[in-house]
Amino acid sequence: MSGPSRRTVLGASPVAALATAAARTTASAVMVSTWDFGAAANAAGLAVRATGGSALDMVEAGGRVAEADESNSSVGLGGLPDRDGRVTLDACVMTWAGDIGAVCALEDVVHAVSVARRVMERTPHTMLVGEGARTFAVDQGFPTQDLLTPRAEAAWREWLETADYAPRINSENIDWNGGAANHDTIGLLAIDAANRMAGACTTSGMAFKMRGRVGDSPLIGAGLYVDDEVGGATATGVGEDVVRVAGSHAVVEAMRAGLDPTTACRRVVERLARLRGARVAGSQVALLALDKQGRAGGFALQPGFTYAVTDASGQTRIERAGALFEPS
Ligand code: SD4
Repeated sequence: MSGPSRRTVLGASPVAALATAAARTTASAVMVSTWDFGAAANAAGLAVRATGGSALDMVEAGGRVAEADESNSSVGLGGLPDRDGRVTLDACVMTWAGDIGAVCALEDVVHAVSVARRVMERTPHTMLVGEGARTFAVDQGFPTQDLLTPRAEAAWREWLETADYAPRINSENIDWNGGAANHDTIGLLAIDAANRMAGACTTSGMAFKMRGRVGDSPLIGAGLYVDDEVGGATATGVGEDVVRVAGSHAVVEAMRAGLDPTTACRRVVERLARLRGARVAGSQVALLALDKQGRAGGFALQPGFTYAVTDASGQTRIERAGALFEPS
């Protein structure tokens, strides 16, 4: 079982770090995002918050940062393709009011999170998939481009040499950047100045997936869930396993029952492990939660899950979540 989280204060001098440590006990988180690259997303979200943007604006702005980042191999532009060499994006948003929008298997449009928002705002539906999602995005004026970067194409061609599809292998296991610097799906939760919460999740999904495969990320309740009375949760990792336990919704319900965010995430990870036993031994599922008191927490099956936590002053720290299969 895990020990306490390891914390890193970003961009702080030793003096500032001390001040932050003192402030940390009182400061409330207003935005959290999965992985270390969530720091840049949170910075974009906080900039929007400072100019009066809503929690929805915050998570959309953050998601767009990750989507535009070519070096991120599992979100938006530069995402690893499916086994046919097509980059297909999944995303969703959810607001304090229970408004939701999602796209699945969207091609040729970088900002899937914005298309998901547009589905929510401009259609009578909550989810569009595949060609229909693409057509809607084009009709809405979203620009199109080939999302397969040379680097992602090279990785796909290398994979084609064996075409050995292991559902348990995802981009976390591809050692492009090494260790914690590896990038993955981004899930974001934010609280705006009016104390409203929203969330977003955006991904290119599992690398080299079957064409048409959809994971947890665009599914409300699995990859994302927000309840403005309680808090929100989001997920990353093997979507098939997140879906089995409706991971994000389960975390929010655990918080509603009184658990703090870290414990709530842990309970859901433990439930998955009880349900699946050895079948999740090599799988990663990571859950991240933010409650309406501004407490943030995460927990994962495997070690290595990090997340970015930002307070209302814009101070960001990177947390390393505990894990069920932490080596002792
Ligand atoms: C999916 N959960 O499509 C996403 C991808 C991911 O680590 O987070 N991979 O299943």
